[in-house]
Amino acid sequence: VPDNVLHHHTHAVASNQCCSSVVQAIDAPVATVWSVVRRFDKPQAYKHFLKSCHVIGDGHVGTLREVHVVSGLPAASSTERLEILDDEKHVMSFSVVGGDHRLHNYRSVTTLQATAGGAGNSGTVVVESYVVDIPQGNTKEETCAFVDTIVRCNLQSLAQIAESLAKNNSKSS
Ligand code: A8S
Repeated sequence: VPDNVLHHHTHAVASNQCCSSVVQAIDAPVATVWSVVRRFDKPQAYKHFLKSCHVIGDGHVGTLREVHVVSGLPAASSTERLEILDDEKHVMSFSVVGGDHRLHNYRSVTTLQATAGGAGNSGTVVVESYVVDIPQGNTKEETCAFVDTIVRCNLQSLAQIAESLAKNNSKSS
């Protein structure tokens, strides 16, 4: 991973916080993956723990969204602010600014990079890193395990969606 990408994944981490990252290879071009990731207004397209999203703003940095979470999780809703949306460098970042859940001060950064994919096709490597406060009564390890699981699920789902979009795109061209 090049330096210009690494700096996005270098977080200041306080002693009451934890930080981790998840990497996902996707067999689809960066443009296809980015078309899904860049939709700050539609995170439920690939985040299956979310059931709805309402946006306040025009889609630029500072736009807020309120997402509602499916039942069975220790959360109901989350209010999130768009921090970075770079269509050239393929970097997106949001922070959690409120809501009814235990992940206070959550902030994540997602970067995409082109690689050689399967069968000579162009592929993408997605890196998603985050920092979050460790909730009262939990350890650092428990917090990272919980968040890593959510992020890994999201990125696996992103891979499936982007790979199926890429297949359909190559059929029609
Ligand atoms: C994301 C990442 C995470 C989302 C978490 C970690 C969350 O939406 C869910 C459960 C919670 O307990 C916290 O990229 C919160 O969305 C699924 C509501 C923030």
